[in-house]
Amino acid sequence: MSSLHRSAFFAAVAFTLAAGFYAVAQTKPAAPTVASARAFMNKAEADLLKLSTLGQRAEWVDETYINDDTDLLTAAENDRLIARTTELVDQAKAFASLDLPADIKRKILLLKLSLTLPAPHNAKLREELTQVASSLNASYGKGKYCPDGAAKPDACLGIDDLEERMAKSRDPKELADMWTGWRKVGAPMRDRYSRFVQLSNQGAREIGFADTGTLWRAGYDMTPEQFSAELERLWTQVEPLYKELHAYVRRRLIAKYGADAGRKDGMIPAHLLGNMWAQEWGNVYDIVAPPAAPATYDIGDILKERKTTARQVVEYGESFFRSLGFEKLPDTFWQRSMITRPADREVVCHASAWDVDFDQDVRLKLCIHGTTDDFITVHHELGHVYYYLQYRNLPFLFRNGANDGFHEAIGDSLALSITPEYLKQIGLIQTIPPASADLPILLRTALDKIAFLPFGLLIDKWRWEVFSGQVKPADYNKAWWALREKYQGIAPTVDRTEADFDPGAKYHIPANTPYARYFLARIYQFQFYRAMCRAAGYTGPLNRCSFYGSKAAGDKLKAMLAAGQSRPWPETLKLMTGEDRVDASAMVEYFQPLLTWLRQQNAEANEKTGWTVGADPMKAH
Ligand code: X8Z
Ligand code: ZN
Repeated sequence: MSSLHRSAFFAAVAFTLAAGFYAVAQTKPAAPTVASARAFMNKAEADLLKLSTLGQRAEWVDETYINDDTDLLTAAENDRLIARTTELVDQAKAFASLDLPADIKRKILLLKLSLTLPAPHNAKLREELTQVASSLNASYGKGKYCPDGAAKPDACLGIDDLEERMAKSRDPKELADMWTGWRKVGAPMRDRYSRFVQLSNQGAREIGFADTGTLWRAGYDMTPEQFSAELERLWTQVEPLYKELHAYVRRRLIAKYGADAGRKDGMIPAHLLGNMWAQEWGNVYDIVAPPAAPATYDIGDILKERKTTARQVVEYGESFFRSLGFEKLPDTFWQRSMITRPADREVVCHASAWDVDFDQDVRLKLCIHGTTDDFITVHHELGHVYYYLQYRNLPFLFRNGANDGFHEAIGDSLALSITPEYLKQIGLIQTIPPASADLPILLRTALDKIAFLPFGLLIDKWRWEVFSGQVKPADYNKAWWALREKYQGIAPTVDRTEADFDPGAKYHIPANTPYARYFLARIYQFQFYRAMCRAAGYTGPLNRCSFYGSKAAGDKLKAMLAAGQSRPWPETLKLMTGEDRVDASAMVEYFQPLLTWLRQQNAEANEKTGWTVGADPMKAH
């Protein structure tokens, strides 16, 4: 079949759709063939690459220089990209009855799943949606809490400042102030968010999904129902660990804060865990450390003592990847990344990694303050960057993580190798703590890794309920706190009402970033880590392994990253780990010594695990 024939076919399809579907077609399209499907896909990928790159550039400028113009330019680029993607999804249906080669079939599926923000065909409604999306993201980015009131704007704190202070403050009053103050950014988003949900759902329905949440859950090489069941299975595997940790931490917080921490129902007040969302608790390690624990190190304190620059923090991450055999980051990475908060403009500080041209123009955007969390986050973000670089030669639609949980797990699986031995090797500490520090160090890690699990699960449980219509706008906040209570055993610091919109104070809600990926990543990262430890020839207890410097581990990782999204993820997982299921056994193995210890501690203190779910989840006391 000649190429001329193929292009004539596409012109006809494009015309019929543009004119309002087949009924008004003036030329009858040629019957679809495998060759025309391939040509269609080639053109689709070329168009999407071009539009996506323009979209990324607009969005980069927007998020590093937020104002009304950059918001609108981003909305306009997203509008173009979504419109074209929607059109391609419609056109691809013409090939549904063909017996297509596996790669084209997979690309058609990925095309259909590619929109995190599906939007209506109607141009006016789509434009409204992309503008609401931009404005929600900008509202979060510009968010500030001004402790002394608006009179002193210099005293206003961005989320990066607040996170740093919440990590260190041990004054419950100050913590409660910051907690309440930051949540004021959420309230004004409520109406825009409900409109956002409505319009995005319409878009999802128009491309064949029940709602946007169902579209998100369809992205895992299984049905949305199977995916929900998988998450439940995983949660059942790890819930006992969380319950033990929760009970232990609760007791130690009560010992520290007294009545400020103690509640009859056994829940923990949300502001006392060293993190704005109580999602990771590692920053309160000093409060909950075993009484006889030897002094260990605080990476953030060391970095500050040494006056480590933001660039050097990123270089630590880069050199870990290089030790595994990965390439140097391109010069443009250093020239174009934003790694500290600029003084003169509004930016989105929430950390992100960018694949601007889906080739070598990779960047980071974050506001480094040199804390322990920053050190870990840099490894996390570079995981995204090295994924981008590794799959850049694949066809456009395969340039993605095996699934989004893989993307989130790569850097974290390296960060698990930040052991005392590793820190000594790179000269950040001089002496390795004694063996009696093993368990305390494991507790420190659990405070971040295990505490996160219920949080990672509930964010999208909330959003799926919102998108499906099970939760109505009038109950947004109540449903949010009901899940916080049920899964995390966390209670609000002060009474909440439906005048508040606390989901809006968590980045991924206004930014519309799906969140189940982070829950999955918490589990995958231990599978990846165990596989790389084995590849490195390590045979000791899992929690003491560092595969730093292992080319064998690096080769395994590279192979997985280079496969991108070209195959169903279980195949890619198998390539890496020999396992074809997501499974928490590596995580459980890693924390086994700690679980035994926590059970003992809770039993000795007569501490019952769990909490009582109340009638009104928005009530503080
Ligand atoms: O958003 C992130 C990354 C960017 S992909 C910094 N994370 C989640 C969060 O901060 O809520 C990493 C852990 C969970
Ligand atoms: Zn990430």
